[in-house]
Amino acid sequence: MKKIIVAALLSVATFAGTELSAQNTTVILQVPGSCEMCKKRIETAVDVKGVKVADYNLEKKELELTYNPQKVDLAFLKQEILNMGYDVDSLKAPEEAYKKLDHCCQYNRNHDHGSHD
Ligand SMILES: [Cu+2]
Repeated sequence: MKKIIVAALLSVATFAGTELSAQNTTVILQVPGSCEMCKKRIETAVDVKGVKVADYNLEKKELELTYNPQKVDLAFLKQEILNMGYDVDSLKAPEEAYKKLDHCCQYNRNHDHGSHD
């Protein structure tokens, strides 16, 4: 009797596993965080329905995202990060959101140079 239950559980797990890999997409996004707080903020920003894994690598400044494209749109996820004040790939976060970041988290922005006497 026990064996049958184990076999049944195993087949369910296998089925769920294949279903997961068939539906999910993994992308790497460039996000300029500077500390543990940034990491937490960035990961929290994309902690929404349809996202399976959000892992920010502080050294590489990369966010690894595994999500289900049928449940959530990548453009939406990028927007969530932008709203938090962080640039994503070549997209720039709104100035207002950026300014709300803690001072230590205000990473250097590329378009900030110039007009300094
Ligand atoms: Cu920070």
